[in-house]
Amino acid sequence: MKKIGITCYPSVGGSGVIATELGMLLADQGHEIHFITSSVPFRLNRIHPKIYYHEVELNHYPVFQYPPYDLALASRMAEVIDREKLDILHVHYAVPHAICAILARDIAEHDVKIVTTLHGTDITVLGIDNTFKKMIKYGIEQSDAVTAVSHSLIKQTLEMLQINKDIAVIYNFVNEKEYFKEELPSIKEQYGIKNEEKVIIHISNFRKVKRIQDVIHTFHKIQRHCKSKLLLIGDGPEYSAATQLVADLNLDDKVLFLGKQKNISDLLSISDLKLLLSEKESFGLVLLEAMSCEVPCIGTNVGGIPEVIIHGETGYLVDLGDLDSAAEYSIQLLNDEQKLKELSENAYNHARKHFHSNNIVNQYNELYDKVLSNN
Ligand code: GMT
Repeated sequence: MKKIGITCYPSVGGSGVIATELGMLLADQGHEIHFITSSVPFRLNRIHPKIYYHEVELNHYPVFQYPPYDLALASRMAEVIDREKLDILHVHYAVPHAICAILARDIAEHDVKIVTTLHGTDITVLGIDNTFKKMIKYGIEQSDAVTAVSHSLIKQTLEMLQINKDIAVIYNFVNEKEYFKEELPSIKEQYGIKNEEKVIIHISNFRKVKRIQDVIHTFHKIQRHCKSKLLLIGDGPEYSAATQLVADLNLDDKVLFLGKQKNISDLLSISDLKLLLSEKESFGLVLLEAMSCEVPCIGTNVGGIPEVIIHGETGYLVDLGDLDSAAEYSIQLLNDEQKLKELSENAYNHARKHFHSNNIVNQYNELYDKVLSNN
């Protein structure tokens, strides 16, 4: 059994979810897991004798204009590596987490291997910024092993950073014990959704890249041909613009803004279709969550989305900004019960077959073994 440190951004977000779920599943297998994060990861919702949490404390010294998160993290990592004799430090995000891990490895006396997982935002947002390019490249090249959540992200990383490093794809996964469909007609009723109305759902952090306006415009077209409601789950910078657009399009009684929600699988259980029309998406974990709850998805043909949705089988792919096609596919599907059932089943089967947590956790385990045997 191994001793594994895990660092991620603990707040809401796909990378934090994956890091935490991975830690919990590894702990179930008997590994000792040490989360080194700035607060308790939001998904870490149960106690476990094999899980430890080491908080990165941010002190506000008057001499610093900003509290130095990166240095505080590196120093905490080094302390935990030595005290707990970690075998592996698995960090999510090249910048800043891989950089902090490399610094911690240099400071610590105990030998530790660094595994870095790229989730996208570090590459597609920070990678564009020349200030960070060399830093990201360094973080990746100095890691003992690097994974990315899709082939598309690897391609992008290699192209952007001219990197000399093997990067392995390890896809994302969901916790199947949490993400499954339940019959919950009362929830539909509680939200004032009629039985015959179809439910379309979108879940995101409302960042610009998620193109919430495209989702709303698409729904505007759909609801003219299909009795339906749109559930918008999440919060973020585009929230106000989204509420304004809904009002402008007179959709107030058909669009429900539910904000941040915890029991996503309950909301997916009452949903018929998921829309994710982002302009950047390295994987789209929310798609997998939906598919696991038997919800087919319509997504843009960008980033890693085509590695998750099989066009015509588990949902549909449309070009970025092609809202007519997104609406047309939605209307056809929602008005054809047989097709909807077929795609829902396919989506579920695809999620279970290609992204099952057992399979993905094994891939991480094999990678850890490989890295440790390269001594
Ligand atoms: O999508 C976001 O804005 C959050 C971001 C994150 O860091 O959690 O998500 C990224 O990682 C997820 C988990 O691997 C992926 O499913 C998302 O596609 C990816 N987001 C982007 O690439 C924009």
